[in-house]
Amino acid sequence: MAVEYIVYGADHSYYTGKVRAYMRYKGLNWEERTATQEVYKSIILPKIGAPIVPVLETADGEYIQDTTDIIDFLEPRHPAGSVCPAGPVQRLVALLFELYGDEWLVIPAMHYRWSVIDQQREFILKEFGRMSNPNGSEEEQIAIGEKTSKGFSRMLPALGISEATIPAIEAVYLEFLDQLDKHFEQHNFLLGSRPSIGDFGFIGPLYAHLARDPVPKAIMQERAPNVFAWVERMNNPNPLSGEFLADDEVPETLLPILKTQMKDQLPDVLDAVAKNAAWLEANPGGNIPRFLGMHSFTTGDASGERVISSFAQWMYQRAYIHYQSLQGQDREAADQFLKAVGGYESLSTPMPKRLERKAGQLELVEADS
Ligand SMILES: N[C@@H](CCC(=O)N[C@@H](CS)C(=O)NCC(=O)O)C(=O)O
Repeated sequence: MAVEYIVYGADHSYYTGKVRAYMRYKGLNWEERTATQEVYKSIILPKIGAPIVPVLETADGEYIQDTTDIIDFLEPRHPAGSVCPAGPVQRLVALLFELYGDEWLVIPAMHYRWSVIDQQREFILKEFGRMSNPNGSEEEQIAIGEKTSKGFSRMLPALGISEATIPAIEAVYLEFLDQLDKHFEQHNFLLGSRPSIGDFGFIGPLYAHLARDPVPKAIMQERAPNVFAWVERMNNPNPLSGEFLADDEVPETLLPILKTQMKDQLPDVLDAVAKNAAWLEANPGGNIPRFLGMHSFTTGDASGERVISSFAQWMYQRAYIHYQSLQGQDREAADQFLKAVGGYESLSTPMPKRLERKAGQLELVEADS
């Protein structure tokens, strides 16, 4: 093929937005192709084994799914403009924010797409329809959009989005927008003038859903113009430009966001870690199912029930392993930082089993030392 990489995905796809922004920042020789029904049938299902996007295809005929695996694969091949800060505290923050964007901001993103569907129905269904059948008529696209979007709209209860939690989900999101807006008043990206893996985690939800679907787009444009400008920067980057802040500095403006993450997301993730360990005790050597039942969770001042996502551990353990590897002054700096954002106890909680991904699945690789 003429290009070095192809990404199969869609404009309205959360995780495609993450990889797209990354490919552009790295200035790679690539192109994006829509994951049409035909692409699902002839490429994604046979190569990946599951109907999921985005998928990276290399010129050598390798296929990689999961944005984190894709970025891990590309970073060493294209080391210029590393998106992973070398500073120990900045790296910890970048990994935590990737976890937050990938696994927690999905709550407001899916809420603002599907709970308000009546106000943006045509737009959303057409997006889904256009992806499956780009050459179909508008009517055909809407009809197919109805069908292919159902699996996503049905996810709301599993994500903990209910009448009881919606007011808090909105309040927490609006507060997050305000906090991030203040941050981007002063900085181009989360940790300086270069985007990090944390920025790529955030752009998934903050572009595809929250800056593009008509209802949340209007909210972001009006309430958080600096966040909207960051979305545009992420999508039109100056390849390989910028630097992380000197001296491992983490701007004060990010602390309130991390505090919310530590308070709301970390208990959810730590419970998934415990449930995964219990499952593996009971099923030695097995592949953990994607979902392990439901558990209670908190967002802002509301509580509800949501699914226990075994995958969340795999994302979290990247930050955990990094933190646990730190020694001496680096460890002290990270400890002090975590104490300031209310995350010290969580990151100090032992992880009895670590997980490894295997073609769309998870499996145990080693016990914690
Ligand atoms: N963690 C994965 C998630 C990918 C993902 O969930 N993609 C969505 C579209 S944005 C999808 O295809 N979902 C179908 C499914 O989960 O069955 C990644 O980073 O790539």
